[in-house]
Amino acid sequence: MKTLFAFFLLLVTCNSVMGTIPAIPADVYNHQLYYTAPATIWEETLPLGNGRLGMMPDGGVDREHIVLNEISLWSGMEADYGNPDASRSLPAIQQLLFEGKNKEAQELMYSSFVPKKPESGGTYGNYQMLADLNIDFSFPHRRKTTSENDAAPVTDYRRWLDLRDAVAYTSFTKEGIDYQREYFTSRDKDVMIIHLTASRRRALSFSAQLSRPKQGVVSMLPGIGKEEGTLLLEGTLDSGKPGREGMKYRVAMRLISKGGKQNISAERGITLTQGREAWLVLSATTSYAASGTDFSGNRYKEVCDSLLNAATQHVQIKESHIASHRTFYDRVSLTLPSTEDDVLPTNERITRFTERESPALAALYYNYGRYLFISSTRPGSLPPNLQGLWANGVETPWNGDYHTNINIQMNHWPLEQAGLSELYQPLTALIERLIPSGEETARTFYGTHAQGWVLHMMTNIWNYTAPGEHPSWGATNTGGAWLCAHLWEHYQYTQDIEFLKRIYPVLKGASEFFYSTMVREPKHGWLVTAPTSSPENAFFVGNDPTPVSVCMGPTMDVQLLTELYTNVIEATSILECDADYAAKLREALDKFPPMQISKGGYLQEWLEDYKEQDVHHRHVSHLYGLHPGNLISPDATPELANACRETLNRRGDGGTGWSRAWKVNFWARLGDGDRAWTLFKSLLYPAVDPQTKRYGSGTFPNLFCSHPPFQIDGNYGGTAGIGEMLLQSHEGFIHLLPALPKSWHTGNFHGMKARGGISVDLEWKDGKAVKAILTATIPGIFHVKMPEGVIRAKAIIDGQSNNYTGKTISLSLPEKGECVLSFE
Ligand code: FUC
Repeated sequence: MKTLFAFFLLLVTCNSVMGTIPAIPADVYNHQLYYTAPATIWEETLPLGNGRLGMMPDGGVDREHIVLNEISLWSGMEADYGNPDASRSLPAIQQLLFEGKNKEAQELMYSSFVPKKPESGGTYGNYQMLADLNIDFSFPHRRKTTSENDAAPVTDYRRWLDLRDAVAYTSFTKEGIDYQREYFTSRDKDVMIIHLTASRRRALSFSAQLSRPKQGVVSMLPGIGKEEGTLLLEGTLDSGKPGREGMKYRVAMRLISKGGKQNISAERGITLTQGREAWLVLSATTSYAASGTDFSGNRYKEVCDSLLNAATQHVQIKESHIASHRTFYDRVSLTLPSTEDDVLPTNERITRFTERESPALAALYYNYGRYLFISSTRPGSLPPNLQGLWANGVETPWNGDYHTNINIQMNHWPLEQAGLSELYQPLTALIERLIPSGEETARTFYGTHAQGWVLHMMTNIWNYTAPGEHPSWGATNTGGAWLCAHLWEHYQYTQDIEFLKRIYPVLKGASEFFYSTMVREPKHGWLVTAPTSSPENAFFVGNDPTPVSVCMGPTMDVQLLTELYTNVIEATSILECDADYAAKLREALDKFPPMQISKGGYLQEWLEDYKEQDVHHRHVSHLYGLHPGNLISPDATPELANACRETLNRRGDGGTGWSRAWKVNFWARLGDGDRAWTLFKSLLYPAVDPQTKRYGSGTFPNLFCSHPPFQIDGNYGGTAGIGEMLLQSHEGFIHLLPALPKSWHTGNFHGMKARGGISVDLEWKDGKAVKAILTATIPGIFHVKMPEGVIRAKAIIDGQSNNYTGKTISLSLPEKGECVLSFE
């Protein structure tokens, strides 16, 4: 390991001395985060995860602090939030909206259209960190004078995260002894491993303790026979309801060592004295992970122990872990122009990026986004929450939940294009689990005539579907409709009919809710949602200076429901069912409001041309139809696309982390690569102020996105944005290099997926596509837009060659059929 790093550094040094474009292989700097000092804040530590278990080591020399996570560890419990006042007050709320009395409607909602508080009110719960693992090291003394030894310097310090292998490392030298630590969370064995070595016998001594800010009790199980003892951390979280137990968890840790003396006690933890090589093996589970919402019994303990036992039989599992991670990670690659800054430590690379172009940083960011996704979820687990899988406290911001008015959606944007299709399963399962609760909410809040299911703007692992407690932001009721767009997207990429059959009732149920509850507004007779809001933005009605949020039929709702109805109609025709229902939806669609352009030239966010409270508001909900939706594009609807440009110019290039990431995607859809790149730079702005150490919006030293605080949606949104700059597929076309920034003049990607079931490899040079390989995952006719600047293309399929000029190329490919396209 050490030798590898020395080689890497030698290359770095040679190149900066020579001042040339570095000849360092792209596979080092495109796939690695590295630092020359231990982390000083959590947002500098390195995230590892197997989709369920997570850990973030800080690489401390004397004390290593590692925050541990388990994705299902939530306080709270299922509860009834149904408020019968809501449906009773609905006609009055709607009437006030019809009369333009939005403020009065909102006030009425505050007293009636809010979730009923279950007895103690804390049942919503929150996602919490699992545990702190602290490892205190003591180093051998060369001389006996302790003051000199305490000051013994640490040299050659490095810590890094290898994204391809999903392994983090710390290495340094102290008193002539080399120390190395490797950390990974095994996907296949479902445990966390820390492998520690010293280059000299008897040089490795430490004591490892588990703790938790609250609800954590440490105990130990003595070993049986030759087996070593186990340190346990266990606890029960608050259910939020007096007299009811909350979720239980267990963390178990064992030490396997070569040489040295081991000791274990609840007080001091696990101690190794004078060893040379050791493995700390940790397993953890929760009662939810083991048995769902049934908290009785001890199954979670059994699962935890059996995982630990299996892993400690044979601790050399790094290679199989890497192989298993790579089955996901190696599916896609991306190379962008390199510069000499690429070889800098990651924190310096981010700082330098504010001054100088560094396209390869986008390749690293893209790879990191894929890495984070693979690490934060997996089939059978939960989808990534607001912080993915990583939280460092018991009070996680915004409860670390699933916000459904942008955040959980953004988390899933890069997934299909990056070839990680099966990682949609946790979101699909979460949506399916919400249905019974969403049906209940539909009836209680909207009346007995309400059909189907509804989800408002937030949810949790307890299937929460009611409105948020403050109608100003909590009234949005298209969370479920937006999630249905994701189910549809998965179908579009995979063309999997079995999946469509499975999710059709979910889509239909979501559409039924709106079909049965939308109302005709009096001015034009348009069918609208009411009451609702355009996520988190507020406006002024007439001259009233009080901002309000509650409204009817905001543009985002219209766009989401246009897509939902259209998708349901298409599904009925593919599955040959429900023709009558499809006809009703078609009729309803005709009565939807059109998208309107404000007198200021920008796309109108609401039904009326209201003045918004905050021109720079972070949500740009009314541009849903541009991205991630597919209702607006420069080719199909140039006027609306122009209005989107105006909107974005008016909103500005700032905003919270995820807002900047969204704007990368918008500009990519508008075909403006340079502007998308400007927004990417804004997303990468260093989040920690060097003087005050305060956190702003941008990117932390470990490349986590900062809202602030850390929120992972910006990482996934930024990753998707990079993908959108290189490849798009909507309106039936595959679009190669739709928004290439000038500075990304030369590069290539492999394995990106497009809608319709096709995989794309592409090389480009001097800003122009040179060669593409398209491989059909299912047979079909694929339409490719002639890339920018190209006048002729030659397609070779099965040895047959065809020449194309003009605007589009249509290719008929059999299953696994390959087409090689060369461009001139
Ligand atoms: C939405 C956003 C906030 C934040 C929160 C978690 O409500 O408006 O900015 O991202 O989710």
